[in-house]
Amino acid sequence: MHRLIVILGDQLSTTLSALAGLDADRDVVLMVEVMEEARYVPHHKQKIVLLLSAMRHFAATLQGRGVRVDYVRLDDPANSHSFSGEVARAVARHAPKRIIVTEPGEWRVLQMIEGWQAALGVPVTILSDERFFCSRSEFAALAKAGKTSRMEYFYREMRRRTGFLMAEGAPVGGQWNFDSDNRKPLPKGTRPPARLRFSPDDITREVMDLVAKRFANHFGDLEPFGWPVTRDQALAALDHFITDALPAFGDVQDAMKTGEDFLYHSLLSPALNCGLLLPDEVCKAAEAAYRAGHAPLNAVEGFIRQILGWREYVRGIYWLEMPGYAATNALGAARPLPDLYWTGDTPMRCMAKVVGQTRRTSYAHHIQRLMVTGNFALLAGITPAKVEEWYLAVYADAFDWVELPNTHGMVLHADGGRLGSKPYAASGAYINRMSDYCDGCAFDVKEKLGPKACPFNYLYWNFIDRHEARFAKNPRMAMPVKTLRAMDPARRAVIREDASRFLDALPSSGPSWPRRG
Ligand code: FAD
Ligand code: DLZ
Ligand code: SF4
Repeated sequence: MHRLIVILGDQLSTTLSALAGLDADRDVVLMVEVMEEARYVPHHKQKIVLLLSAMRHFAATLQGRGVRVDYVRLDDPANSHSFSGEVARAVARHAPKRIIVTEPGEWRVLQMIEGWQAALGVPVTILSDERFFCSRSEFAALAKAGKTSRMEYFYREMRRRTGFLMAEGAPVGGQWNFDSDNRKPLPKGTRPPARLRFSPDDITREVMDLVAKRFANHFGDLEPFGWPVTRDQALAALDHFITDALPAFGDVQDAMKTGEDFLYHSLLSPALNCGLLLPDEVCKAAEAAYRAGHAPLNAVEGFIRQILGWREYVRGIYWLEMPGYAATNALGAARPLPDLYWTGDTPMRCMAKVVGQTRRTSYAHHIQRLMVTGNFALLAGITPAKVEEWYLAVYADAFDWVELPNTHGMVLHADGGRLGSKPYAASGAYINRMSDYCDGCAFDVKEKLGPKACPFNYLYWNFIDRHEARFAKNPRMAMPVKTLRAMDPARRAVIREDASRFLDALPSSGPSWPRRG
């Protein structure tokens, strides 16, 4: 046999660099379902179903094209349940001259792969992942040239390089960013469109049975499962989004509403991150909708910025800064993760709603992740590794390269400001403005102190108070620091007392899960 081509669960693209030049007569593709990947954090049941079902469908697609696929299933009695163990077994079965793999999406896995050559005595070629607009080496070069200190500079550079929404070297519409148009609450009475979900076929049903048996103790509801698991379904999901939701995506991008899990968001991140969709085709479809007059510029620019800007930027930062990045804890946060993140059992209606939705769907949109569960973790000072473990586990789209910078950097400011110049800290007023969560909450968003007050209010000032010295040096935090310093010292003392009373009473039995290494 010629080459063993290893394809990981988030590399389900027929255009993957590892598959280029595949010799169907002599090469073997290896795909493995292993407990190590399913259990290094307690992934949501729907996430495991998504990955395993999409892997099985992808293997069938390759086989349909005449490719020899060696597919190891989770219930294979000989399964060693680790990537390295399964590659070793496959080497013994096939005696390849070379192992080919596209670079993984996680530092932990890259470390493993880098050990294969020495351990197995077979040369290993690790290829660049060309499914991104900006390769790791291009990002490193941009960083050297000082173009990655903020996402916005990087994004403009990527617009110039790719030509998305550009006309004669200038941004279409005369400005790069239309974000200021995209912060409206959902108008009363507006009903977002029903979203395309996919009924499980026989392959997905079989995986669901397996997950019900083997991962019963994992977070999240198994049913209803509606994520796309094939390329055709992912393309249908893209088409549906462009037609029905993209036109209104921009205006209410930051809004949150009880009972509306998806609003006008694309829901494409699970398919994008496991490779069923490519970012280039997604951005092209959005731009075509703008050029055809189907969707306005603020929606299309906002959407393309998320993918061409944020998605590429966080990946670049991840690979540039790892492994040191994950170990930073600039704000010294050390509180255990409260149980409410797993149970949703809390009188804080916003937290209960977002955790409940996450449990039902394995999805929450960006502002729910950033300004509700994220904001709470930031203000409460929860240990970064524990918060990261939670985000990595609960969302169907969560992979280390994208989850870690968003959580560690954008939400928790644990990187000291590498990713964002200021923490996205907010009091209850922000949540009240952007959602209907406060209606019917046990707490009063207008109350600042005392047992009835919205906890976000005193936690916000307690957070500024705890980090006063640090934030005083950050011009973007000057306003809250000034307000805090003008406060009556007695009021500051009550803020501290209220924050301690509330936080210390939160049950946090601690998950029985091993920390990720
Ligand atoms: P849309 O709102 O429709 O956006 C379109 C696309 O843009 C998304 O599909 C996604 O590919 C991309 N995108 C948008 N925002 C970001 C961002 N900040 N970083 C990277 N890509 C972005 N996204 C993930 O894909 N995986 C994660 O593990 C993940 N973890 C997150 C953790 C936290 C704490 C926060 C605040 C954000 C996280 N995000 C993550 C970013 C964002 O929340 C999701 O990409 C988005 O909610 C996915 O839903 P959607 O496809 O409907 O997105
Ligand atoms: C997330 C995941 C899960 C749950 N299971 C598997 C698996 O059994 N086999 C596999 O190849 N990949 C799986 N994955 C995705 C991997 O964790 C992911 O490919 C690596 O973390 C690299 O990004
Ligand atoms: Fe959340 Fe506070 Fe509003 Fe309750 S009052 S929903 S805790 S922001």
